[in-house]
Amino acid sequence: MSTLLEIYGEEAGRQSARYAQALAAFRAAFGPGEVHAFRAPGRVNLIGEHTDYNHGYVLPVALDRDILVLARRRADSTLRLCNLEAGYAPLAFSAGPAIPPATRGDWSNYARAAAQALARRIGPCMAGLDGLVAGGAPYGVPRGAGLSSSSALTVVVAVALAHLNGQALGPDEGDVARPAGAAGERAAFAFFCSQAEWYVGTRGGIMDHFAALAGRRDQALFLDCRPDAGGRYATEHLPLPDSYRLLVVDSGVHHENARGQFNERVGCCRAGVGLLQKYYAGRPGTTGGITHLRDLQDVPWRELEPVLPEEITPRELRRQDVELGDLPGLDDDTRLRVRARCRHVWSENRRVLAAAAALRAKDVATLGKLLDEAHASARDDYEISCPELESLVGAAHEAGGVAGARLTGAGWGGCMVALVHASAVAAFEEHVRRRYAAETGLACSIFACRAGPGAGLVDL
Ligand code: NG1
Repeated sequence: MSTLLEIYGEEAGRQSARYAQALAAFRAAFGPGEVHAFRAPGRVNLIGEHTDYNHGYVLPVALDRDILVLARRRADSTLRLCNLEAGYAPLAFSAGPAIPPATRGDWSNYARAAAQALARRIGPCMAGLDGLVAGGAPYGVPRGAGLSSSSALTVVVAVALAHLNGQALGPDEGDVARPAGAAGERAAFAFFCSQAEWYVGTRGGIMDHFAALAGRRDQALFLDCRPDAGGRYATEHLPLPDSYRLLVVDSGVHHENARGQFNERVGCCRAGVGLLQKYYAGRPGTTGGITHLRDLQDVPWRELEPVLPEEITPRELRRQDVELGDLPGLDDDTRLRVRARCRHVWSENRRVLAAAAALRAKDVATLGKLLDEAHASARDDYEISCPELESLVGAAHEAGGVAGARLTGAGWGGCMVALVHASAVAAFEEHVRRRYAAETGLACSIFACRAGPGAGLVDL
């Protein structure tokens, strides 16, 4: 259990008012009695986009912006949740191993995802909860902005349910990569939550849940998304550069079809794996099975490229005995740009390794250059940018004191992250706001990211 001071530092006073307001709302909705507070943060990804589901490397930062759930155990298996934010209707459903989903896009699906996964783990006597969700501005995680508000909600409901059913999550155990590292209960829980979120239809990876559970104040999380044979993940917490700020700029744009496009990108990577598996099968000198693009990370790109077609459809892949597996929303005639997508993943993994080295060496210039290169790859090879993000990144490059800037998160809208010298923050904000408004007619919102700790129980 952590205190507000441990979690929020000098912001603890303001947070205390937020918690008091949430507590009053909880009591108004569910009456007096025992109540517990849980939180899970959003994250901004510094570098390593669309690498996690390929068992690659990522470098996210947990935010000090979070979603709270104030909750009380129920005697039955029902979950009743209300939300302090307008536009999120109260919800109630019965938890069990097969919870029917609500309509697509309904916020309750993230709670259903967590409850179904927990019910499968805990069994038929899992208790439900009455809960109040507080995740709105100014302390919450902006919705649909590529800052993982959905994963924060999944994680916080899972943490609350686990705790109320006697399976409280232990404290952060330290980096697994370090000799003293423990088995990683939080890592296992992150994996569990990432699988739980597949309930909503996207086939994402472990990064968001890991960042939400294993973040630390003022540090980025370097994570190898490939578990070892014992299911352990190697992590390393790396201090963020002192004299620079991570500025998060929300374009305010969220593209509707992003979810379908997400699974299409996953499909391209799976196609690449299938084709490379066939190519390498039985070749002398090739050992071990290929299950993810990560397995080919050390092979020179020029060797991989000819095996990967520029475009191919799932129908054609099937004719070649390559199956893509379960990918909701992907149809047989979708043109998959396999070569460019795999090139992004292959090159992005290298950039993340180099970025972690640059952070260790406190080499901001190299880190910034890698962010710029990652943006170009995301734009050209993974094609997840959009005119609004291009406008933001263009504006960032015109401002002084910017080491690097890139889109962050899944893409197709959402946020840019920029590494800006502390002395240049005000001028950056002014320039980016003005230039973005002039170019797009839209207002962006900007905040400085402060890295916060991972999810858990809060001492009220
Ligand atoms: P966001 O940006 O929260 O939609 C998604 C995936 C991540 C990762 C990134 C791209 C989920 C829950 N999250 O994040 O796992 O693949 O895109 O790097 O699917």
